[in-house]
Amino acid sequence: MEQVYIGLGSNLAEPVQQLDAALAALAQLPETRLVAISAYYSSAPLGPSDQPRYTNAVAHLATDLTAHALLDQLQAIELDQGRQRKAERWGPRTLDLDIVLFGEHIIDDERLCVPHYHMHARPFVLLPLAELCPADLQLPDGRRLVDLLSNCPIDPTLQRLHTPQLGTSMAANKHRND
Ligand code: J1B
Repeated sequence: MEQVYIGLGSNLAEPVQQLDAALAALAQLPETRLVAISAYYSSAPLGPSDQPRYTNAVAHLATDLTAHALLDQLQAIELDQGRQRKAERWGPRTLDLDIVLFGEHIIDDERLCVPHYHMHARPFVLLPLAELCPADLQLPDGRRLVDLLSNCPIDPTLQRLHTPQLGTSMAANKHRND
């Protein structure tokens, strides 16, 4: 099984509920187990500022899916939760699901860039990731998570919210895939 980290983000239509619903959907993916979830974080938008604040988190999955099959599943969840794919490039969104890390794999093709291209510059990805990963995690390209964290710009708008509980329905689904 591959150890995979997924970035979740939303700034429309009750972001906390969007993330809760996305986690429930991740817990039901085939050949996949939802291992852990970080706290939720709130931050001002990176990019155009005339949009609501974002809620972000990172989920740890263990999966037997290929990276591209997982991307298909993530995009289906995004569409299910009403993502407008034609929206302005860095405009507001109901749900983003990004593959931040896919085991030790380095992928760079027309559909996937893993490790995620922007992760080193995004505190709202690195901080929740660091909650779930070993402190000495080394990325497949040799970069160390601690170095990315210390070189990342500080985001004074970033606030740590609650840590979601893996609810009863999610726990049930977790066992279904064991
Ligand atoms: C395409 N892709 O990217 S959307 C997809 N690599 O169709 C994929 N590793 O084919 C391709 N994972 C390439 N998709 O949260 C990957 N995401 C990969 C998934 N400010 C991949 N504070 C386009 N918080 C795809 N977010 C890639 N400001 C980009 C969504 C999914 C993230 C926008 C705060 C945020 C964003 C902005 C507006 C910059 C933010 C936040 C897009 N995040």
